[in-house]
Amino acid sequence: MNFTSVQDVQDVAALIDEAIELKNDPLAFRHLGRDKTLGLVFLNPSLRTRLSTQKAASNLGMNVMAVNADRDSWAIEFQDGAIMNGTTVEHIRDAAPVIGSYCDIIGVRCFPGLVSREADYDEHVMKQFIRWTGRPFLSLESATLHPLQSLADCITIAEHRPPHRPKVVLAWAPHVKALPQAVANSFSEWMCRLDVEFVISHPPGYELDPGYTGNATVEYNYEKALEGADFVYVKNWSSYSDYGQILSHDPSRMLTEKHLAGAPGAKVMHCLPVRRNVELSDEIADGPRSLLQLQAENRVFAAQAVLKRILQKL
Ligand code: SN0
Repeated sequence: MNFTSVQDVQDVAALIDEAIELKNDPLAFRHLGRDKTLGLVFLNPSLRTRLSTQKAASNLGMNVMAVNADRDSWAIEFQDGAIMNGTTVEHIRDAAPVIGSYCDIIGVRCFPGLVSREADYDEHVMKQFIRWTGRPFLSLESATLHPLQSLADCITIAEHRPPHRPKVVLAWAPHVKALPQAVANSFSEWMCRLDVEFVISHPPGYELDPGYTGNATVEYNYEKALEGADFVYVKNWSSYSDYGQILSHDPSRMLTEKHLAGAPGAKVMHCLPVRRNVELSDEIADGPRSLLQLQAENRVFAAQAVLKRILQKL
C-alpha cells in the first residue's frame, strides 16, 4: 500500500474517524510497529512533517531513521543513463534499494523543481523511489501533492464542523518566493471528497490543474469568495499555466480581520510555515479564528492513521 494521494484512500470519512480515534488514545496500537523500521528521506527542509511522522511512528512502536538526502548524504542522480561526472554522487537505482533493504516503509519529501511542468507533474523522483526501494511508500510532500497535510486539514475541519454544510475557501495569498502548487492541489482533491461547498479564490493566472480541483467554484473576487465562509485556507502557490512564475504580489490578498467582515464565524487555516504579515496578518495568526497550531498537532494523527493502515497490511 502506498500513500501518495487521496486516490489511495477508499473511505476518506473512515480514515478521518480512525485518526480522531488515535488522537483520543495515541498508544492503543503501540505494539503494531514492533521491530518495524520507517525510513524518512528528505530532499527538502521540514519541521512539522519530520517531527510529526517520527512521533506517529513512535506511538505505533516503530523505529525511525531519517536522512537529509540533500545535505548529510550523497547527492542523488535521478536521470537514467546519466554520465555521472558532475555533482551527483550516486544513482537512485543504487541508493534506493539500500534504503529499502534497511526499512519496511519509506517516506520521501521531494519538492518540484518548478522549471519543467512535465517533469514535476510526472513525479519522476517519487516514482523512482517507489520503484527502486520496493517498499510501501509514504509521501511527505511530492512535487504535486501533500496528502498527509490534507488529511490533517480534514481532521481539523471535522473537529470544527458547523451544524450546516460548511463553506470552505482556498485563498491564494502573496509570497516572496515561487512555491509549489502541492498543498493547494492536495487540499483541493481532498475537499472534493468531503461534503462541503468548496470555493477557490486567486488572481487570474493562478488556476490550478483541473485534475485536482474538479467541480470547485473559482471566484476571482476575493470579497465575494470570503462571504459566509466557515473555513478560509490561506496558501500561496506559483502559477501552473505560466509554470512556476510569480504573477502577482497583490498585498490586498494578505488575509486580515477586515476581509472577514462578511464571515464572522470563519476559522482560518494554513499549513505552516507562514510568512506573517505577507500571507496573513499577526492578528489572524494569533487570534481566536486561527486553527494553525491545531492543524500542526493533527499532523501526528494523520501520519499515525496512515502508518497504522500500512503496518496492518505488511
Ligand atoms: C512549502 C510549500 O509547498 O509551499 C512547504 C509547505 C508545507 N513551503 C515552503 O517552501 C515555504 C518556503 C518559504 O520560504 O516560506
